[in-house]
Amino acid sequence: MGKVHEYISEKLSSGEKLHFTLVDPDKSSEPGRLERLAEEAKDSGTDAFLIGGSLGVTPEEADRTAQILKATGLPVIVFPGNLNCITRYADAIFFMVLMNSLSTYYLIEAQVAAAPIIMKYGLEVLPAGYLVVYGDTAVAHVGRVHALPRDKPEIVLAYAWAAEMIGMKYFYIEAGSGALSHIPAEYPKWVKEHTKLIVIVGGGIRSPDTAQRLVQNGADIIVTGTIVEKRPEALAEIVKAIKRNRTSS
Ligand code: 1GP
Repeated sequence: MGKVHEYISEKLSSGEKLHFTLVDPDKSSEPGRLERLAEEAKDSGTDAFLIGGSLGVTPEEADRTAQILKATGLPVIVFPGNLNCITRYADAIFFMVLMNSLSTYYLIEAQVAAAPIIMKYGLEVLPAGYLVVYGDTAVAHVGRVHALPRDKPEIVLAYAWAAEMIGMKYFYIEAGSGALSHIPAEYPKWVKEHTKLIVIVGGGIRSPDTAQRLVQNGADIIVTGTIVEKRPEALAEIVKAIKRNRTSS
């Protein structure tokens, strides 16, 4: 695999846990705001940027966002809500399957439509199983998600095993951007203990304690989006809490 996967794997194998900052290009049009946000996130110690949004992202916004984020020197990864989020200015793309979608579009059609574009742009591909746990967020609605019952880690693990058997390298467990509650902490724990997948957790993470608990329970990478838009000053403490949790390599 390519440079971004290497960057992530090397950090993880040295025992470090990672933080990614999600930027929604649709919410970053005010002049100068994105540049400030990018610098604040970098100064807080974030390891990479994700670009994505479920609705309303234009290709021009995705291009502009990627160019601004790239100027920080950190990797920029497309986290596609749809084809319009794919930009040639990113370094890599999470090539995701929304595994608990009821729509064939999110299971295979979007990927088939995206593949030739990704080839043209030469983006590095990071294959990821993507599981949206709750049903009441934008991503769940748009992605026609079949929500999971509460507190059933064995179902999450079944999806993770399926992702691993298919050949995915990453497994992204998502509450949904702006979710009222983050995912239960046992979910990453089960996946980490029983697979070799790189475990990403996002959605509704707003405090250092929550981020720390999820990392202590097996999350390799924590993603936050809303916090940097609403309270950028809180980000540094979240990243610090994540970085405190080194595992022995
Ligand atoms: C990325 O959806 C997350 O998976 C971001 O969620 O906006 O709630 O931090 P927040």
